[in-house]
Amino acid sequence: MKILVFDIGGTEIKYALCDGNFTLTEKKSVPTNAHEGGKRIVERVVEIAKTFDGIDRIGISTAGQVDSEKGMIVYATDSIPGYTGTQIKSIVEAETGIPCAVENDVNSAALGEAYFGAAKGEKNFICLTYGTGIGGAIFLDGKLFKGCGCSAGEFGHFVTHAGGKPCTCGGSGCYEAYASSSALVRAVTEKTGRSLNGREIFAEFDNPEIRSVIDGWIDEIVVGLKGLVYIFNPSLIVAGGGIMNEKYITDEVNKRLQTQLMQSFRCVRVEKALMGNDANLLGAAYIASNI
Ligand code: BMX
Ligand code: ZN
Repeated sequence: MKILVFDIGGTEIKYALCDGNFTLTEKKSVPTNAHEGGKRIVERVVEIAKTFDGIDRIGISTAGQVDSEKGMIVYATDSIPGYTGTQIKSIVEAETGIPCAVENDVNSAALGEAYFGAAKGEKNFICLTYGTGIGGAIFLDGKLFKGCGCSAGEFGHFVTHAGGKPCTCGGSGCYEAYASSSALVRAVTEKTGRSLNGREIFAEFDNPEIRSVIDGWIDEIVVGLKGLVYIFNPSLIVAGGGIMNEKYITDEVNKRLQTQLMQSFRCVRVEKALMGNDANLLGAAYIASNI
């Protein structure tokens, strides 16, 4: 089976081909240009799909809350304006004639990690990705827990600072406004006046000014995870997003959680997602292969 898979994030649309053995090839990416709106994003996906021949299925992992039965965006924050209500599956199927499956990006990542990565064989875990926003997924008894509005696990928007910074969801004080990788980038700019990306920030790890921002940002990650640990009492939390390649982050998060959590919750370990960006694509391929 030949599956074309997409991962639509706030910053980039990644895509690749996936075969029946879940091997990804021809990985590419284009900017999301989120400001152009949801309709344009789906048009771009269709344009890309039309450049491939012999595709059996299309699998799409996307930011936003997804009704995967209907393949539509139930709600998206302003990180992708005008995306709410976009009927991705029906548009893609009508335009390409290829069966299509759609799932939230972090739900896809959790499936990718559960079947191929850090959570292989685990029946219960939670997964978070730290990127433009913070996405989340709840994997219970070997299945994704979706909630009544197909939206469970939007951990980026649970409030860690009452009355705090504004968020793209329209609320304020949300976890992702403090602990996403974009929040780290913003905090470094506020402190130093310099505009550095995640990789550049960690390249200056020994600069005390930068280091204090990183350490404060890790405290923000821990605050949110503590809340989730007290709700789920999980043994495993999978943490994804490119920034998690910095081992210092997961080491510190584990260390701080072990000292701050009540004893009965310390069985938790936080592990870096093993499949990296591939997890979303593989999860999308997995659901597409099961249509
Ligand atoms: C936001 C929200 C989530 C998404 C998460 C991570 C939208 C458009 N996005 O909280 O659905 O899972 O960001 O997405 O509503 P990313 O943009 O960081 O990849
Ligand atoms: Zn929010």
